[in-house]
Amino acid sequence: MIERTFVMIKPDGVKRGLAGEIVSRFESRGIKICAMKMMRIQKELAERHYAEHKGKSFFDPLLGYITSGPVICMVLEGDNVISIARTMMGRTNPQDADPGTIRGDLAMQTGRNIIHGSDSSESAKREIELFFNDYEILKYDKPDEPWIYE
Ligand code: DAT
Ligand code: MG
Repeated sequence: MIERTFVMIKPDGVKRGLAGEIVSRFESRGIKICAMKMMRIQKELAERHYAEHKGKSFFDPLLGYITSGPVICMVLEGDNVISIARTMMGRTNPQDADPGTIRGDLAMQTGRNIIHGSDSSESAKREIELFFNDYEILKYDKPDEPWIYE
């Protein structure tokens, strides 16, 4: 089923110059980029985005980390893309993430795990609406689609 997910390159990914590498992995896989923007997340938005983690010991450091510099937010579209993007990202703790995954290849610690991706269709819908207006999400045809989907 064609679906959409929300992916964000976190401030460490941007500052380490890994944005191109990360975007390239999704593009090469055949996933469509429907929206992309660079922004600095304000504390209020960070709190709403990570509301499920409020009260946990790592919540405050997490907010500090995610608001510490520019992030790159994306809406990605493709067949089963919510699950596929999570698999491509690897486990939350990069030390448990398989080689070949973004975190497994490019990161060392949970608090510097360089990328976020929605974990379910409910999260994807909520997070896309939190970060993007409808008019920022573009519809267009990719001419390689018949060679990605049969
Ligand atoms: P994910 O980003 O893989 O969806 P999550 O939603 O459980 O993971 O947590 C959100 C972020 O919070 C995660 O990317 C890094 C941070 N985090 C999670 N668990 C943590 C922990 N035990 N210690 C420190 N930071 C943690
Ligand atoms: Mg999560």
